[in-house]
Amino acid sequence: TQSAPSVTISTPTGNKWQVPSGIFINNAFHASATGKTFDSINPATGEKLCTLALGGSADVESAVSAARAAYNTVWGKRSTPTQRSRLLLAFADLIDKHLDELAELESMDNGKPVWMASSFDVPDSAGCLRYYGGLADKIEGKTIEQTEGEKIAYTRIEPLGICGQIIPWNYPIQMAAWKLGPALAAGNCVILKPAEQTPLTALKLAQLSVEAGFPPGVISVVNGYGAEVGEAISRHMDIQKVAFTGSTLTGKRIMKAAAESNMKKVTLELGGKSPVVVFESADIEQAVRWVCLGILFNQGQDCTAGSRLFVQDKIYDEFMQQLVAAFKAHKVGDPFHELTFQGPQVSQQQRDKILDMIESGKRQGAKVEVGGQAWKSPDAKFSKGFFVEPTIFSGCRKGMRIVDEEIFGPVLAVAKFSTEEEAIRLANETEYGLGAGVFSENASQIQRMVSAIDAGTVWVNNYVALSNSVPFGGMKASGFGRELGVDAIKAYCDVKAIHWNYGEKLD
Ligand code: TXE
Repeated sequence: TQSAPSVTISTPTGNKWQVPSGIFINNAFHASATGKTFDSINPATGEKLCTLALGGSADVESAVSAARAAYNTVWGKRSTPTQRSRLLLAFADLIDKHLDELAELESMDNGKPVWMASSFDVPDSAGCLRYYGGLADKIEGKTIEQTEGEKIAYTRIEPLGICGQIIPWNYPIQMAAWKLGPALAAGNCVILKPAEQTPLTALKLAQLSVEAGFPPGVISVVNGYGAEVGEAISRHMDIQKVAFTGSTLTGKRIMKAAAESNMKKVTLELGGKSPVVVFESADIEQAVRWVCLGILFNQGQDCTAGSRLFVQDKIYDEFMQQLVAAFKAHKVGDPFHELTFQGPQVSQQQRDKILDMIESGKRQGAKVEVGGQAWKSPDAKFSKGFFVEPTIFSGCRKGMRIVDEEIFGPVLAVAKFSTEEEAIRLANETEYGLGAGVFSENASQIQRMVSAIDAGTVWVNNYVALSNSVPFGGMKASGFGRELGVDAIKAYCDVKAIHWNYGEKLD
């Protein structure tokens, strides 16, 4: 990979990082079959960051051939759990070793503050691969006692084969790690398609996977657009599973493509409109902090963003006063400044979508408490960056787009409630079911809420934090299947049942 075509990413800290720019197949970087390229944009400045190879269906075809060869010779059932464990642990160590480089690349490509990428996204990605390295040799089938005949039944847990993984741009390296970890631990070959907005860290990961020792063909990275590379993966007859994180609309397309091709398995982690309910018994100061984190973390580009806030009427005024003050104190700007909490949105398209949603909120009668427009930097360098002011709308109700639709930006829709029953109704009044938050000091009330809310994850007196060992995924239109934890491995395995006769004779 040393002589592979590469791009140089110069960062504000003076570093010049070399990143391979090709399509990664068979442990080498190639030009795409068509020779086409695409540009990645730096969202903080709106300027071109680099030009990379743009994959298409022919590249997916080559990746599948490489994966098939690897699966049948050195990977899949030809590999041992210990070998896979060692490789994943080595991969994780290399990510740690390249922390600064990966964090700076992630920030330049996605816009997130570099300190956040280096204290959260990158180390957590290493942690995720390490977790699955630890799990690789603990995948177990079972024996099932048979009461009739002289026979024994048992199950074998087997890899699926070749898995396509289509990921979004909000947590590029982490989404890659969440997908690669369980798939590789279970013995699958993987074809990863990064989001076209954030292709860089996946290419760097591909390079590190060679150094870690993964055999050629086990991992492929094909950059390109969803309608071409994503579609080719979803429709491929030799790909046994597609794992997807992204919009609900694209999730539906992928399911349809899977159904119309080879009925490949599908897991979908889609959008959300997560409710956060603050009861009068809550520690207000703490709840304000968690609510801010819940909606503003990662520029609000989080599938579990706590975007609908319901505050009990008795504490509403005090809570809102503190919340608005916290939003005003929130630092937006240069992703390479250590005090910045919020960088630019990932793309002009996303920024424009958010501003359009903000305008719809104003038109539909919600009140802007703070923010409500694009954020303008005093520094000319960032004048074309895709920034949005942290925004709070009050007086929100169902029927407003800002309440019903995922905004995926730093925009919070607030409403008041009086009873627990009303809070449950409001919280569940959405097609989505990904995350939810409950703030209360009443243990019985918390238990009732945890049970009543339709969401794959419920945070109690905190918000947003996840753990590699805890399953994560959605209910309702937020998708199905679980990532992280032991559950994710199951989603990359088939169960084979064996009935073994050791004495019964037929007459
Ligand atoms: O998503 P897409 P977009 C939500 C969020 C955001 C909206 C639109 O609300 O504003 O979706 O974002 C690939 N077949 N989320 O348009 O299209 C695409 O190339 C196969 C929530 O960027 O879903 C990229 O790799 N793949 C979300 C990935 O799908 C296709 C994170 C995500 O892009 C495809 C991102 C196709 N036909 C957006 N079309 C979350 N759950 O975290 C596109 N893709």
